[in-house]
Amino acid sequence: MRIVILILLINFASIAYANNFVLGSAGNRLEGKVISEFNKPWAMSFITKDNLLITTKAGKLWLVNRSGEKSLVSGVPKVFEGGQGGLGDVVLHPNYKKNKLVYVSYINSDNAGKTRYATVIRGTLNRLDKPQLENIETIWKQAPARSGKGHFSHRIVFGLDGTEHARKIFITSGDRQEQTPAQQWDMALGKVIRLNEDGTIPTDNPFQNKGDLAKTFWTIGHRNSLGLAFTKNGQLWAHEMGPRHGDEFNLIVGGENYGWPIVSEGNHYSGLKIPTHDTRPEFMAPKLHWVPTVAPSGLIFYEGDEFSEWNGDAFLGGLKSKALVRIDFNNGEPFEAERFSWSKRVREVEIDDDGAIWVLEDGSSGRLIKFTKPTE
Ligand SMILES: [Ca+2]
Repeated sequence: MRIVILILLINFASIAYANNFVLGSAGNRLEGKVISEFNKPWAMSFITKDNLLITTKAGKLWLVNRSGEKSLVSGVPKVFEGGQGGLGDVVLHPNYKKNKLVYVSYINSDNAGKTRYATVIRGTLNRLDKPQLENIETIWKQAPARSGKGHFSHRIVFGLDGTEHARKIFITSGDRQEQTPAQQWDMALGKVIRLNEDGTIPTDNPFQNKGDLAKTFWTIGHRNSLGLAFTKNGQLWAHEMGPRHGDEFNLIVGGENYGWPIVSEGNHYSGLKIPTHDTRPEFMAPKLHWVPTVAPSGLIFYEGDEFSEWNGDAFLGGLKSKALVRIDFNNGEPFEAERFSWSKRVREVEIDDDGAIWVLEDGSSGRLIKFTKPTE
């Protein structure tokens, strides 16, 4: 009996204190170190080995070093914060070292907030001592603008050099909580968008005969995707929030339709049932889905020395599930392998050059935590 109580105490301590250890559901442990804290952080990218760019929903872009020292990046356009939107993703151009280009997504409005749209801009960030975003150009505008404040998605990823997607950008564009636009050719909502690095439209996009807007589409039939990433072998994956549940992990293949809102693995919030993907094989089904919900946010494929046994695994943050989720693959088929929880909503995940896993918690005191392998 005494032994049982001791084990319970140890487990409680591990989960409760992120500055210490987190025990995963498969028995692996992470050692966490709190680096800094932000008001509603949303996304991050390493800009050098020792510096991160971090966005916050209210519109601040922070440059943060490994010790947690922050400086504000000036020159960021005004964002329309509200609902699920504000300042969004931040990614570097693959040739950032030479061209200093940084891509940022955020919520904009042409009528003081009456209708809103996600947009992607790029600018140069030349120096880190007095960081300023300059020479700003608009790369993409989510069309059409809508009055709602949800399901913007607006995650960005660059294609890998040496592949057909070199210097192409992919953007998730959510259904804006209107559902049916995800199946419409004249609305760039509920789609994955593929563009050249300067925002022009690649001529090899799949939907060339469905009108001008559709030429920007790579895939259709999506709901709300807050995570998009390439494997090192050039496979593109996105997760997607299901309605009440039924969150999806999808292999993104150009020209495919992922079925929303016609099919889903989840029910509507009202309880109304939606036919599952099984019933309509013409739509691409998720490779993995979750009931109950994980509420996935942020996605990376792990490659690194710190946890080399996890090379090729995916990591995503869980909002409602309050977890960092590890996904492994068996003959190319993903399955959930482990969940690390310290009872906080996890918004975003990144990997540094040494293979440490960095996460941002969600909310008004969202911590930046660096996870390494326990040394003891
Ligand atoms: Ca689907």
